[in-house]
Amino acid sequence: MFKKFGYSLVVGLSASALLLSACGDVSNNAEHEVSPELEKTIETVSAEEKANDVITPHKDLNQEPVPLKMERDGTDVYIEMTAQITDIEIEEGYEYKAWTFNGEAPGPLVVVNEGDTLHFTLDNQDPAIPHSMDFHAVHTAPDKGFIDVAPNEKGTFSYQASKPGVFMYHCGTDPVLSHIANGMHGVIIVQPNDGYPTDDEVDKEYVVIQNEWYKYNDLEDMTNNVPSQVVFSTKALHEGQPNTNGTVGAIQNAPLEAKVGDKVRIYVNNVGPNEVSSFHVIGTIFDDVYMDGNPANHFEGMQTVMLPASGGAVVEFTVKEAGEYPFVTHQFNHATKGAVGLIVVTE
Ligand SMILES: [Cu+2]
Repeated sequence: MFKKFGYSLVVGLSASALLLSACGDVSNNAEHEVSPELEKTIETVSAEEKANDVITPHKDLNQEPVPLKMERDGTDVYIEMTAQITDIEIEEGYEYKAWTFNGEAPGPLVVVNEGDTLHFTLDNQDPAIPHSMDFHAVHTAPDKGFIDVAPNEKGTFSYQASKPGVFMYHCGTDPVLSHIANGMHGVIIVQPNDGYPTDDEVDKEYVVIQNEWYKYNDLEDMTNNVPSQVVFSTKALHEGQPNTNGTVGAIQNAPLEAKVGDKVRIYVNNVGPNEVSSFHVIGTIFDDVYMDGNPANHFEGMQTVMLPASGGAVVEFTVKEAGEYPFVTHQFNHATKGAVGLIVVTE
């Protein structure tokens, strides 16, 4: 599929790309109350781990993905997610022992309404490392609402989703870069109370997320080097839609679909952690764009939408002819590392 569009893959993973480095320093989480047994585990992890290895408690750990739990009672939404260690095949034959929410990377799509109160529980099933949740969609004091949850414990937090948008969420535990780059990121859509002015025109809508991968758990590589892979994923917004991880070729294997004449809406977010996305659909122009997904930020006639790390948008475009429409980040060094998706348009 890539060759068809002239974007050949150059991501071959050398043995060195698979060399693993030690986990980040978790010692500064010692202030959180943990059982002595747990403390011992954490200390083991933060001790001088040998480089080039999966941290000991994660060895042989591949936790089955746990479905997102979400229940609504009026405007109160009860959400439970897990932090867990799950293998993700980033590209054919290359498994990454990802740090994840619910066994997906990016994590599961969360959709709520403007004004909802979120009662969020993080069930940290990682036996070794604290994790946390930072929703960009809420106002909270981070040292209260986004604090670490110790291994094998649960933490519950409440806050309001008061602004509409296409927001990133991520683990905020130190070192944040390790936690995000190892897979702990995702998207929460806060639907505007009054909708978007173009709601009635839209025929199909999808969610697309861009993220990068680096050498396995290698904070030095994540900090100073270029990504090994840059990828798109899609999350099912409606029943029957594909739901993928951020893997090379994910949206070629499960292309988005539309009919000739459809106006297609994509909720897009670039979760980074480091790179900017220049989101572009080949063969069309965005009729309407709502930057960060807020109806107040309405633009028209854009060719490419720049998404900063964590930035989102709602983009809408019309497909006037049957065919295969690739979408890319127009930073083509990243497109060649995997960031190409596909929309198949039929009569
Ligand atoms: Cu984490």
